[in-house]
Amino acid sequence: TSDHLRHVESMATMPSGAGNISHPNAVILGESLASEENDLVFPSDHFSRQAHVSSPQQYLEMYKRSIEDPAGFWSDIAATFFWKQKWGQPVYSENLDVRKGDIRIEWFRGGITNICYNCLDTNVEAGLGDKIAFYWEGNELGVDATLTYTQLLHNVCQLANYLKDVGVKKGDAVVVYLPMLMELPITMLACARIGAVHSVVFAGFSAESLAQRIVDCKPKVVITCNAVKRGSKVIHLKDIVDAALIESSQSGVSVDVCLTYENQLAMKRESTKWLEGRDVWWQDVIPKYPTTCAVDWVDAEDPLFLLYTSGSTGKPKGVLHTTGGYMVYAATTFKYAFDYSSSDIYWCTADCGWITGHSYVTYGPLLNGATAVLYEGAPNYPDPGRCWDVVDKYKVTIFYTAPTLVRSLMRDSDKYVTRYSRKSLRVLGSVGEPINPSAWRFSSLLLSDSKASLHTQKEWFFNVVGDSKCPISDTWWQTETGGFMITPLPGAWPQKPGSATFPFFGVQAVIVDEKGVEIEGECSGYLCVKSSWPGAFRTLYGDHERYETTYFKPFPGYYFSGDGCSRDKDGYHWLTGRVDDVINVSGHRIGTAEVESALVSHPQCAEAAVVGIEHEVKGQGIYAFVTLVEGVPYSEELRKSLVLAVRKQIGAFAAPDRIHWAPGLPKTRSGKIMRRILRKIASRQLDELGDTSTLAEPNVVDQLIALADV
Ligand code: 6R9
Repeated sequence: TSDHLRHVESMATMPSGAGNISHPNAVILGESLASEENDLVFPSDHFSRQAHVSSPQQYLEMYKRSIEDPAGFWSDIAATFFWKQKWGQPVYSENLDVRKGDIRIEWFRGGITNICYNCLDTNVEAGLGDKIAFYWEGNELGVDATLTYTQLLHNVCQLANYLKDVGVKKGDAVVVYLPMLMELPITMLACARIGAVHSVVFAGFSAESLAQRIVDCKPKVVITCNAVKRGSKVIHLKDIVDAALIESSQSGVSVDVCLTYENQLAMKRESTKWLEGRDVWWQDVIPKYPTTCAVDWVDAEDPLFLLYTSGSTGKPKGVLHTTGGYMVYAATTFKYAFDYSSSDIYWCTADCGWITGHSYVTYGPLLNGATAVLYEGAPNYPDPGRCWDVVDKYKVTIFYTAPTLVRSLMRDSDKYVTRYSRKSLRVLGSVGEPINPSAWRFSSLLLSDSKASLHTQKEWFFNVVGDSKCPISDTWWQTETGGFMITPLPGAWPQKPGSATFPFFGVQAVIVDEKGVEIEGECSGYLCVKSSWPGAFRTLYGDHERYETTYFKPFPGYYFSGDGCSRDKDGYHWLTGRVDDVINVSGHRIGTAEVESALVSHPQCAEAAVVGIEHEVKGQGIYAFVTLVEGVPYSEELRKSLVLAVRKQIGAFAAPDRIHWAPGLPKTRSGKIMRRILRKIASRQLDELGDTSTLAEPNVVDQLIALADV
């Protein structure tokens, strides 16, 4: 803390330049400066004046209080929510140090509330009943819908009543496998209303992945739809659920009810496969239920949802969030990081199948009484201008997306952007992976494509999309953290393209070296957090030991994020990517072990080793070395069937970009695969292979290099 405070203090008191945020024009000052980290982009005076936090000094005051008096700081904010009964004392209690016993984090224990009530009922009572909660934009042009806060509340209550009727009780899990229809947030809220624990599985996961999650959390009900159109493709989701339910019942977990929404735009009910007794059409039952439903009040520490995420072993981790702290944290981070005010129209392109869709499509915006856009389709359908078409159609003011989308859109002509006005935009946001200056501050060097030269050195997201007037909130956070951890407050700070800037209120971000010692000043190392924040996850479902081992044992006394980070001389944070065996593909976390186990499930694959490589659009791509069963020849056909095995086991988004046939893998004498060497071979940095003398068979390296282009 002290280190961080010193940095921000010195920033805030600089007489001119960096500390002077009343710079008259929002311009890029960096051109004459030596390195990227000296580039500063200032919010306009006008923007800062209207912002919730309008200067580094104001941030500093609030930040200081949040660290020195967390209980007071967060209690004041929590008091603005509805609690049936106020929390007890202490406001929070924690142990983040494995040497002192079990890891434990609690916030607002004894407080009785309900997040659905705070999202809907309180807003309706405050007079926002007729305000639009969601604009829904369908995949096809011209297909759309709206729900006001009152209508959303009615829909949620009907589903909540149904769920109660089929026996779902407080604490029961409900698995949700839905695309971006209104029914997805409706389902999340209906579960929350009755104290049930939702577990949304991204509707791009395979039947096997879905089954694995069902077996882990044993839901009473699975909620899905028959099919969805994404771009020009129709995806039969119900078929995937059917297969998953067969598989999970083979593992002894059977599900009583499969509630299926008939998505008529994609598929008629007549052509949907059906299991009488288990399958129920949403439209046949839900509308019959009353549009009011009493809330099940829960303790702040009662579970709200489970969300599975990849780790460095094959088994996904069920990240568990509880109610009170998450609620306060999601709402507060949303308000400050996007500088939200009631007239904003907000659009986050994330799917509710990921944490971003939980905190910043559903809960954060609704808790603030915001109007949000939900988009069903693909961002480049029918053409790469669709996002800006949607921005103009709904007059979106805050646009939050992922670097991978920015990189893929900027490969096309700027005319797809400039033919729309985008004049409503005032804040842009980015999440999921480092938006290193190559996307924020776009450099053509990363693109091999000839179209790239059109954009040479343009800060595409900032200059082209935002017309050089919108600050970019590059938000660093994780499924585990529940909400933003390191993020710009757009009116407070000058930005540096590619830096997530400073920690949010209450977050004591520290950088430690490999021994777990905090390092001060300009440095780089492992990003950890000292002491808890309200939105922190409380455990991994059913495996508290893995929770402690993965996150709290590597650096005792700290929460370890798994990310590398450096801090520059001005105290700005620069995320450098995962330091564990997790690959970040288009912002999706994929464990190398998961892909490897999918590959070796192929009968002709004996062994696999997966590494991440730089990818011009996806950020990272998946590069797989495979050893075949004795006597099996490598062929194009086999390559395809290996890729298919991964698509089938995990999902299309995890398909390897490259398969590299490896008659042998570089291993130490104790049998450990030397991934460091594989990474160098994969990225063709052959002069940086380093010491290979400790290998059991040094000649496998030459063999691998010779096979690189097979
Ligand atoms: C919210 C989300 C978390 C991992 C995280 C890190 C990477 C996310 C980032 C970022 C650099 C950012 N990450 N945001 N890296 N800058 N602004 O993405 O959660 O899916 O759990 O992924 O994503 O590596 O550790 P999740």
